[in-house]
Amino acid sequence: MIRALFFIYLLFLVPIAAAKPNVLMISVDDLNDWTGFLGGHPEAQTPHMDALAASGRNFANAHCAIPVCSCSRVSVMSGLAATSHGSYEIGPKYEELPALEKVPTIQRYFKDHGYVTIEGGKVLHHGFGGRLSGDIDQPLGRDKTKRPKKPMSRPAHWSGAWDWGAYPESDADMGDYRLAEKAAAALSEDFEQPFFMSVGFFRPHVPLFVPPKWFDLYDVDTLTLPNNPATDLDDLPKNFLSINDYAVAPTHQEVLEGGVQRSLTQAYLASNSFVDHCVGMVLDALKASPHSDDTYVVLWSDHGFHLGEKQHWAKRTLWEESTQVPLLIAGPGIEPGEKCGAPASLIDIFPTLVDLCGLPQCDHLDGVSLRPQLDDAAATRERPAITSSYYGNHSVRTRDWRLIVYEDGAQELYDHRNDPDEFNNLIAEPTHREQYEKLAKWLPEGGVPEFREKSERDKVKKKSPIK
Ligand SMILES: [Ca+2]
Ligand SMILES: [Ca+2]
Repeated sequence: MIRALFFIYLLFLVPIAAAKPNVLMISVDDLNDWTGFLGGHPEAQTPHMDALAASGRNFANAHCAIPVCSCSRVSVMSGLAATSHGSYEIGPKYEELPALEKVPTIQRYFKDHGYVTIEGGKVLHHGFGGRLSGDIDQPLGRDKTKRPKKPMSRPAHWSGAWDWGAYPESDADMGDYRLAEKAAAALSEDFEQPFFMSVGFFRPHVPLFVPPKWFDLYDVDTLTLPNNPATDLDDLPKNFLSINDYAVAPTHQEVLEGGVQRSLTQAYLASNSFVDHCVGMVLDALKASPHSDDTYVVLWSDHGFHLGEKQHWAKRTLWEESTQVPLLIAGPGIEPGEKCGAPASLIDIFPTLVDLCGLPQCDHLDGVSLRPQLDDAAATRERPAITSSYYGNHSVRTRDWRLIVYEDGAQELYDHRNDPDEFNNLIAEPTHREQYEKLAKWLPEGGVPEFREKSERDKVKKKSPIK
């Protein structure tokens, strides 16, 4: 009798195990809301990502955990907040962080539960090395992009990373394009196990070199520039002003003096359209593959990007341009819906995929499953999205509000219902005291100490530039 019951149990178990859905995770480096589906720039052309957004859920209020490449990606792959892993700047690798010694990457977690893992391009900033090298079964590699031999557009004293222009001539000379081809080829294969494929595109990260046809989509002389009132910074605490001391990005003053704001803006938009084309290649391959009906697609960027807003360029701030990211989830059972306005964090990707794929719940994760918002785009959520930049500085973003509290106690408060550009810092207004209290209760306390790799610690003994 017991044996008979056991076989009946197996009969049920086998089809369930075989029915596990696949995962295609696509990341795009430094992509802000200048896409069609988020509407952050009126002329942005991203038809393939727009189609993905329309086919599933568009989390239009999603935010990174830390607005810097490597740390944000460590958060996505570990499912942990900055205050849990202790990485706040480019430097330490995932496998070097003491707090992550026993924390599996999402790829490892899926692999340990029967998935074959495929990975290519920039997924973890430093790749899957050391003890993580076994996390990936089938590496697709990181293809190089052809670079011009001499600087093209940048003023001579700027960092070499900050260059841009219509180059190379052909998409095939772009690493992202060749990665898309490899991912497309891999998707056409049959797999005995379900797969977890991670594809990480480099554009629109600087240098902003993409072929001429992508530049041709945008008229440099007439394209829209961000609304950037000269008085915007007057109501801010003074501590943020040195934020550029750390980064290699130019200051807004340098961009204006160089006369390059328009051409840089064109190059960023061109890069978005190019990378959208690469995303489209992968999505088209998925549609044509045997896996089209049983694969969840998750598309995200590691953080946003300023192009002059608040007189800032690049990332690392706790404002909307820096923290907001595209986050799209589509796949079996997810009905198309309106933009989702509930806050979401990139640390929610791990628990969401575990939930969607029916894997055992993972108790150490800091995020929560987005299943309620996948079931219903209007579903509410009390928990805000927390972003941290450098140790001790945090932003709390709800559906309608943002609170920023810096390590030195300085604060900013914005009402997104009527101020989506965060022009008006309301922190000094007594009428918003109650709102402030509601938001402040979510601020993280302490956390693990910041970890820096030795070479970084030895450099300049850099301090938090926001102090
Ligand atoms: Ca990045
Ligand atoms: Ca202001």
